[in-house]
Formats: sequence, C-alpha cells, structure tokens
Amino acid sequence: MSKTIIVSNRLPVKITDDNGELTLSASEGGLATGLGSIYQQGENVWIGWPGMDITEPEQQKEVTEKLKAIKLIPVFLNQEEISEYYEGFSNEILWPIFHYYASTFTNYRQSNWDFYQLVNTKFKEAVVSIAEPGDTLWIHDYQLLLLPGMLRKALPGLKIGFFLHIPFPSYEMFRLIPWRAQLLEGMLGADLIGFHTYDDVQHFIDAVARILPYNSSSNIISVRDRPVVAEAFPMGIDDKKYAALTEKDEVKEQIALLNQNFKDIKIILSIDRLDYSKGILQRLEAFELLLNQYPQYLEKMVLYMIVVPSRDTVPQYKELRDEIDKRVGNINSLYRTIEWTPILYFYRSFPIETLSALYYIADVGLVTPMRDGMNLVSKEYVASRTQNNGVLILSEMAGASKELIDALIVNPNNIGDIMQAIVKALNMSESEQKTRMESMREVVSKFNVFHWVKIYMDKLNEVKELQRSRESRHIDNHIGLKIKEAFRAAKKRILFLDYDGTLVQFQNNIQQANPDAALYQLITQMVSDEANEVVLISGRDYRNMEDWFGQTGVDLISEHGAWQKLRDGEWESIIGLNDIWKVDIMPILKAYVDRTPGSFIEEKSFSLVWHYRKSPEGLGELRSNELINNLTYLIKDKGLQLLPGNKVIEIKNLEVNKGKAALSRLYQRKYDFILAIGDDHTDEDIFNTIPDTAFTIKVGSMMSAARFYLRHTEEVREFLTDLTKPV
Ligand code: GDG
Repeated sequence: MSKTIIVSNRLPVKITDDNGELTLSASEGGLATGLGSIYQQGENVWIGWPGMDITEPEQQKEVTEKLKAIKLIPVFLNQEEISEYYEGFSNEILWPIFHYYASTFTNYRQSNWDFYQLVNTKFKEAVVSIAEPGDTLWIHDYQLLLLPGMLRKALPGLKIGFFLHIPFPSYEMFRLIPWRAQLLEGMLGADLIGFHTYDDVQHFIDAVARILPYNSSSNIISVRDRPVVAEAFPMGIDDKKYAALTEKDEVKEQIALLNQNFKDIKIILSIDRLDYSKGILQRLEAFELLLNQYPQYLEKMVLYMIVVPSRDTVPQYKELRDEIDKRVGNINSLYRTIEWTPILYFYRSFPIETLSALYYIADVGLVTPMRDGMNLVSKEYVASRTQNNGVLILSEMAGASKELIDALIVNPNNIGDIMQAIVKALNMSESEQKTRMESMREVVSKFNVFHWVKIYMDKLNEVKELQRSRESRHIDNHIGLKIKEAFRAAKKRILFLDYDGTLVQFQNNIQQANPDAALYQLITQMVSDEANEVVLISGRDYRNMEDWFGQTGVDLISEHGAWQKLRDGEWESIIGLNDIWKVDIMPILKAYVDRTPGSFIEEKSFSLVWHYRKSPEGLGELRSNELINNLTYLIKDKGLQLLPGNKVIEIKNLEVNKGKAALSRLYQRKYDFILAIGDDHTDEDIFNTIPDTAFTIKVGSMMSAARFYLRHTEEVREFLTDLTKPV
C-alpha cells in the first residue's frame, strides 16, 4: 500500500517539559487541520522537527515512541542546527528576502547556508528511511526548499509536491541570494510547486527562466525531460470550525463578557504573530493618526491588539517587540482617560475560544501586513461573522486580498489610507456590511482548507499522469524497434524534418546554427536510399536553405511553406502570395528594434521576423508581448498571422504554414511510411494535419500533438542514424 508523507519544518505538536516529564499534545494550526485528513489515515505520516532541543538519546527515544502513536516522526535538531538553519538561514535570510525586506545589511553567512544544506539532508534521510516506491510526498515551506531536489536524486520515481506558504519575491529580490540557483533547483525537484497567488507563480517562473537553463511554456517548466508544474492554490481554513466555535458555551460566555465591557464601544481587532512583515507599527501609526484627526471617536472605540510571541531569539524581532511596547505606551499615555484606554495590547497567545469570541464581537477586523503569503487571520475573522456583519480591512499585500475583494482593501504603507478605511468601516451601513460579508463568507466557505488539500492532491496526481504519459511516449528501444519495422517494410517513405532545435541546437546568432559535418553525413545516409524522400521543412529564408542544403539531395520547404524545391528542381513560391503588407509592418518592427537592445529584424521574402534571443532576459519578453498586442489588430484585415516562436515573433501570410505544405506533398504521391520530427509550435501544424498513421515526434518535453518524444537534437540524430542505416 502506498502512503502519503507530509514533511514540514515543525511537527503539528506541542511538547511541554514538566521537570523532565514530557507531555505531547497535537497543535491545531491551520495546516495541521487541513492535513489532518491526510496524515491521520492508513499508513500516512508527518515528518518534522518537534520544536524542542532534545539531545539525550533516552529522551529522543521516548519522544519518538510517543510521537509514533500519533503518526508523527521526529527529525531532531541540536541547538547549533536550530540557530544556523532555522533562525539564521530560514528566518534571517529567506524570510526577509521573500517578504521584500532585504537590505544592504543582510548577512549571507556561509555557515548558515552550510547548515541549511545539512538539515535539509537530515530531512532527506528521514524520508528515505521510510519512503517506498509509489509513495506521495508533500513538502511544506521555505525551510525545506532543497528537500524536493535531494529526494528526486535519491528516489527519482517519487511523487513529490511542494508548497510555499510565504510569497515568492520578484526576480530582483530573489537574485540577491548567493545560492539562488541551488534553491530553485531544489524546488524543481518537486512535480508540482504550489503558491498562494498567481503573482507568486509568475515570479517563480520568471526567476527560473532567468537563472536556470530550463524552458517553460505557460506554467509548465521542462526540467531536463520532466515537466514540472507551478500553480496557485490559495490556502483556505476550516470555516465550519470557526462558525461552530461561536456556538460553544465557553465562547458565548466570553462574548457576553466582552459585550458587557465594551458596551457602546466599537472594537477594532488586530491579531498577528510578532513579525515586521505584519505591519504592526504602521497600523499603530494609522490608529494614532485617527485619534488625532477624529477626536469624536475618543472613548468610542478601542484597538484590541494581540501579538503572539514568535522568533524572539532573532534580534530584529526583539527590537520590534520593544518598539511596539513603546508606541503603545506612548499612544495610551497620551489619549487614555480614567474610563477608557485606546489600545488593549496583549503580547501572548490565547486559546482559540478567546480568539473566536473576539472575532465574533469585533466590529472591524484590521489586517494590514506589509507582505503576507496568504494571511489566515482575515479568513478566520470572516468565517466567525455568522451574523453577516462587521467590516474587514485588508492589506493589498496579503495573498488573501486576491480572494476577499469585498474587504476594504488598503495599501499598508499609506497610513492615511488605513485611517480613512477605519473611519469608513466605523460608519458603514448594516446593509453594506451584510452585502460585503456575505460574499466574502461564500468565498471562505467554498475555498476551505479541505478543498485546498483536495485540488492540490488532484493536481499532483494529474502532473504525475502527464509525466507518465510523456514518458511512455518517449522513444525507447521498444518503440524504436516498432518504428524501424514499419520503416523497413515500407516501399515509399517521406521524412519531414524541421531544422533549428530539431537537427541542430539553437544558437544566439542564427547564422551560427549552421550544419556540421556529422549532419551532412547523416543526410547523405538518408538520401542514399531511393525509397526515402527527405524533406527539410523550416521557417528559414529559402536562400539560406539553398546555401546549406541545395546540393544535398533533400527536398526543401522554407519560410514555413512559402517556398518549395524538389531535390533536382527549382525554387517555387506559393502562387498568389504578396508582400506589400511589409511596408506597414516594417516601421513598427524597426521601432521595437530601436527600443530593445540586441533585437533585430530578419526579412524573408514573404515574412518578417523580429528576433530577441540576444536581448536582455525579460526585456525581450516584455517587448514581445507589447509587440503582439500592438500588431494583433493591425494584421487582422491583411490576411497575416503572428507566430510567436523560440525568442522570435514572425509575421507571415495566413495561408502559409508547415502543416499545409506537408499535406500538399502527401497529396502528390502515396507513401507507406510518413515521419515528421519538430520541436516548436510551428511543427504542431504538421503533427495536427498529417494522417494519424504517421510517426510524429516532438523534440523536448512541451505539450504536443505528436505521438512520440525525443529529448534533444542528439537523440534525434542518433534515432535517424539508426533508423536509416543501410542493412
Ligand atoms: C504563514 C504565512 C500564510 C494567532 N494568534 C493566536 C493564534 N493565531 C493563529 C491564527 C492563524 C495563525 O495563527 C496565523 O496565520 P497567518 O496566516 O495569519 O500567518 P503566519 O503564521 O505568518 O503563516 C501566511 C500561512 O503561513 C498559511 O499558509 O497565510 O501568509 O506567513 O491561524 O488564528 N492561535 C491561537 N492563539 C493565538 O493567540 N490558538
């Protein structure tokens, strides 16, 4: 029976030490609730650090036993590992960079990195000791970015999912990390990489494109021959649990008490872990501004602020705590009256029942992080509003703002904006509160944490399926033999071969991708058999094709089919094609060349191509998108087509494509063996139009209509050499 293994830095457990007597209790974080449905079933387990420095072998044994009973497996870390890997690398390098808090003072300590690798290796060993073929792994968060890659190496067939709970920063931030390439390679060991938002996905794909030599098409990255998918899965909460909590007697009692204490006083609630990314100081500033600008609210409202202790061994967190203490003290001392204190501040955690009561009675939920992967507090507030009232103020920098669009969305840096939002919230009519809250409650309910787990797991299985079907279509010995048998049995064969990316690799300079001696030799071998018609079918200019292959005995189709030449014939173009449209398009392309260093125009007889392979990464893509937008309308009535290719955009006559050109060849004669090999999406036209009995082969690992796959140009050459070798 295959099992699922959850891996995260922390195990969902609290260990308390009563004079050497350890007691364990399950902790109920959002992740633990969501994944509870998984790890508590069958053989499934959860691997992680129990959260304490337990060094005594006897005690380790005891803890291991106790954890085993609740399906948890510990990875023990010593003090040095905790301080270097967890506090150092994870929380002083990754956390700030991923939350856009990098500064010139960030210290990229080598020892932190060494320990990060070491502890990830420790986790790997823990997984390897229990993983079996067919198992599924779900690895969580930024402390374990290297783990998927390490496991992929150790157990290549494993199904590995990874989820990042914090934002993935833009390339400009991410590139600062000295070990950026290794971190990305680590993540790409997974089959499915999940993020909270679409922006995170885009940032990740962008970083991969700029740092690693992998191609991607929309959200699928080809890691060597393995497609890896990056996708957004906004995490939800167990909304029913929060709704049900408000009905509990214990919670009702607390609600009654709070109502009594805050009669006629509006409560603005703020709950966070102690973290500079949560925008606590800015929130205080906005609140102070409100007290200052709107004296009518004095004694009419309170800010109920809970800050949960966290990472207080890290110096910045200690400083932050001191600063909060100071600010709260200042504000309270300035505005307090005998009967009223503006900020009720608690630096500790509370039982969930108290949170529930607070969520239930708070008139305003004030959630204004500077950056937050998702932010579950905002969703918990909404889920607890069973009366469909209350107002959520939410930072646009929280992942949750993408879903909870009916909140009052604010920029957390704009103190005035936050203040105005509080004023608006305090004055919002009940009907508006209801409309907004109902629609947010619907979102929170539909996209709850169980839904999150389900769609993630479904997708992971789907990706694995995709890889398997891709793998089964790769030409191995067995398939190779079948094709060879068909080849041998045939009397009249036709071979359509694309050139760039199929027979030779792409080069920065298009003229550098010229044929080498080995390729000419292969061509000679192929054409020496009278039964073979070899057709090189390319988007290149016909003069270029003539120079290279005019005398080799192959048939040539160039410019995607605009020109054709039989082996001993003359070049002929499709009748009726014109190029007068070039007059209109050329100036536009020239403008893009002026604005995009490294780009240039290639003029073919019936098409124009804008190349950006040599342009700075990113700028080329940006301009190419602009260009596409720019041209889309213009080409409509001109009978033209836009063809985005590998770092090129080609504008050509609509009626010309490789599929039509190939098909016209097939009309002329009967062939009993048809083969087509190509790598980019202009070749898909061939795969889609020629008969199903043809052997169609895609080079690379992108999605394709082809029946089979080869990995790269060398494999293509080996395959053709073997296929056509004289017997
Ligand atoms: C990371 C990402 C992402 C808070 N105080 C108490 C308490 N809490 C609970 C809340 C909530 C959780 O802690 C905090 O979750 P957040 O999502 O708001 O923030 P992070 O801890 O930073 O979480 C974040 C999350 O991962 C999930 O992917 O959303 O962006 O930074 O559930 O209720 N719980 C109890 N007492 C408290 O005093 N019992």
